[in-house]
Amino acid sequence: MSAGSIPSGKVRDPGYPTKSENYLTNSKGILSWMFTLDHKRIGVMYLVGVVVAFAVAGLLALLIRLHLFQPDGAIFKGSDANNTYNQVFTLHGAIMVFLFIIPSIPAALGNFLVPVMLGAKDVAFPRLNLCSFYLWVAGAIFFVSALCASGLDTGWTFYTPYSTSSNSSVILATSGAFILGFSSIFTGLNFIVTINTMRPPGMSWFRMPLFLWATYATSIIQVLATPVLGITLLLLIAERAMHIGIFDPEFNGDPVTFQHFFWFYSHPAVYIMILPAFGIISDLISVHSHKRIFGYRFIAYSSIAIALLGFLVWGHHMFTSGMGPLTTIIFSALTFTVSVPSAIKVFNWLATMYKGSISLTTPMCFAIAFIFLFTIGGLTGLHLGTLATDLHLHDTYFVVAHFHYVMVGGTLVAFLGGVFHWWPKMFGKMYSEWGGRLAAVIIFFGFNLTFLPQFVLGSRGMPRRYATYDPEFAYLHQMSTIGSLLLGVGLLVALVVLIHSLFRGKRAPANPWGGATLEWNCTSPPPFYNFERAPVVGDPYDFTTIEWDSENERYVTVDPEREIAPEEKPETEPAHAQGDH
Ligand code: HEM
Ligand SMILES: [Cu+2]
Repeated sequence: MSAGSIPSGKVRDPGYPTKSENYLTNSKGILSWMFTLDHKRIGVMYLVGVVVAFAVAGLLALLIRLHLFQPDGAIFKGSDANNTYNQVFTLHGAIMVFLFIIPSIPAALGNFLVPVMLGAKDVAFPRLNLCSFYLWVAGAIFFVSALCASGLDTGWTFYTPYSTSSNSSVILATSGAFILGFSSIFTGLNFIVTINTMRPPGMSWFRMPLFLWATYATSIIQVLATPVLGITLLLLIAERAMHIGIFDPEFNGDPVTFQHFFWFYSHPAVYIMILPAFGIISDLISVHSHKRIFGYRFIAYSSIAIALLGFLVWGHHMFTSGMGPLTTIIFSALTFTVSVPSAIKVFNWLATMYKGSISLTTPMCFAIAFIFLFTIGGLTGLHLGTLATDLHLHDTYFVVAHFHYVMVGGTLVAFLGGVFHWWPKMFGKMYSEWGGRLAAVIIFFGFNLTFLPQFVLGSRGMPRRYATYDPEFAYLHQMSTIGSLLLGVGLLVALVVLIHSLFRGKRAPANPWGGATLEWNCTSPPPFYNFERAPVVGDPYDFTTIEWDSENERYVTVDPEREIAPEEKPETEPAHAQGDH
């Protein structure tokens, strides 16, 4: 890769889309969005939806943290204070899991990216795709109505027997989660068929971008595991409504059976949440290190291994449920095996960065933060997968810190990295690089200040889901609360930087970062038809033909052999790519 001006006759650059081509402006009016079958528009609608869901659940999280600033509770007062607290953390968790994190990367970014990464015009089933979006909206409406009715106080896990007797809106909320399950299944189904049947000539499985491998593995779990959650919630609704005697001992049911059913889905579900993040990080690390990914096949296989092994470990959530010693040993051993394919990924990302020419762009800042935070999240999972330590740490703040390191430090940070990476492609605008990096730094420190103290709280015995606590824990909780405010500021800065770019950002070139996957071969934003003809499929991690064109401040693909026909020459309008080179 060399810098400097390139003879224009040898570059391949699609230039800029016209207004009538641009997928954002080719058809006008709200109805053109509401009834769109364009995967890109559906992706954007999901992006707006999950960001709103995150904002709501994020505000609930801040309420939790502010309340815990004082040992006897700073926010919720009076006789109903504890019940209000139960409602707030339950809705925080349930909205974050079902409405934000599960659809965040697959449905928002995946919907936009999968067809363009394949050089295809759309997903296999565009109508099913739009239907999955409206199922998400319907699920959200059920959750909002539960919130407005008598709330929800069972914890996001809906454990019986409390959830069969609680006065809160369990049936509304579980119906919402049931509907959301179908949105997730349809998304997964669409991606499996699209990746199986719509790869362009020359794109064999091992020439696919790793984001597609991760999306494929995630889709397998979405299709196989989500129906288990569906039937579990239906049985819970039946137990509440008709006392059929399956989960509630009062009706000869068994609450531990509920836990098995629930976690048989919810543990694989954590891989629906983290696998797509792995896919983003593999692409970001390679592109922003301008170096071929290390151990492509190992990373691809490890995604599938995680998806399959993830079905065998759900029992580690139930070590204190009275399970027999042999069962706990088997689940503990299997839990350790899952850490191997995850560790392979972390090792390969670091090996990719080693001797790479790293551009410390905003997406790369998030990718590096991800590796640090996810590693802490992953390693603390081993403490909880070990029977001896889990008996002490179960249901304490150590567990809360662990899954937030994986879900926030991992998935949310990767989601942000992906949004900043593909934002120029999605909206055709560059954002302020220093603003983006600033957001990444504040988020990194705010996050660690929020959740690191919680590991200490948990190891010293602070139980989760308590609205008040022993004063000895006060200074750790106060650090955590201050951290969550800082984290909130960082997230706000990220939002402002992105929205500002829509109004004031410079026009984005087709390939602002020097990526070699197909989405960088179409214009920014893409035309509604994505590609006029099937694009030339190359090696997704071969950067030898990608050159920095300093004259126009953009990356271009240089075809060493072929002369470019005059009509393929791009518009010579100057590119506006930012970032350090
Ligand atoms: C962004 C900042 C966030 C903060 C400050 C935060 C804070 C918290 C706190 C303090 C609790 C514990 C409440 C308790 O046990 O008493 C909690 C619970 C939880 N959080 Fe978060 N959280 C955040 C983001 C997320 C995200 C992105 C997810 C996505 C999966 C998530 C999922 C959960 C879940 C599932 C629970 C358990 C709720 C329950 O016990 O039923 N949180 N959160
Ligand atoms: Cu688990």
